Amino acid sequence: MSELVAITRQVSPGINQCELTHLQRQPIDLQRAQSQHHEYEQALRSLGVDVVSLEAAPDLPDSVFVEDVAIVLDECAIITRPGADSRKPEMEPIAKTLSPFRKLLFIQAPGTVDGGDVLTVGKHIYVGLSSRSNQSAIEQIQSFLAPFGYQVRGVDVTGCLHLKSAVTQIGDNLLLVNPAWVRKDDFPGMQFIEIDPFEPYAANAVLVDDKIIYPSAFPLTRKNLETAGIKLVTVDASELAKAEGAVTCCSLIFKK
Ligand code: CIR
Repeated sequence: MSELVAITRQVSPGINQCELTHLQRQPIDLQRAQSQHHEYEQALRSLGVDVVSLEAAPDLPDSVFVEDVAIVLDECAIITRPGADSRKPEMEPIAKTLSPFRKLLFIQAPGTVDGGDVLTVGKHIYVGLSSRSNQSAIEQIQSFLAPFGYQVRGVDVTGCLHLKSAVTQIGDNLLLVNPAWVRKDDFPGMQFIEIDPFEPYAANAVLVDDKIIYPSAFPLTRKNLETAGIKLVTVDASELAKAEGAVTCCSLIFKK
């Protein structure tokens, strides 16, 4: 039996009404998005993860991006209160799905935070101060997690939607980073691989054990990763990228 579970949610038929912040709207081919999402779920399964795939929600355009709605740790899960009002109704079904697995804690107004802004590396939690995530939420996360020994800090992020558009974990002490969008100094003690500057969106990867799920759209950065000995499973995530989503956004992965 696998140690890891991933919660995913099928692509909403309303995906073309998604929120957009830094991208121009382009038509999203629903069928193509669905088949790429299926490929993504298969990639998770190929890495030994049990996938709990929730039904699509036609009236919640961004609900495929389950990562934004919760922060799941070994000790508890925090339901986030996402920054965009259209996304707040996504909270209830994710809370219901997580409740058998973890004790739940809830961010209260005026706090807002998107899970895409939350990078957890061991007991360090970095929260991007983006248009979606604020200081009140950071303070609430700090007080929820202090008893478990986590250190939580806000990090400036510019030019992209979320912190994890700019930096993700790809190894024990190793981050994949776009230094144009975050400062490496904000992550003391970490090592870095930089994205290729021709691929600004290339810093988002899903780490599962010692491998990453990585978009096929970034061959230059992929080469750097392979040269560094990182093992990858590539997926085509190009349709959901038009909704400003990347690979981490589409799952909540945690230990059973
Ligand atoms: C949004 O703007 O909320 C969605 N269109 C995209 C969310 C992507 N989520 C993520 O990066 N964690």
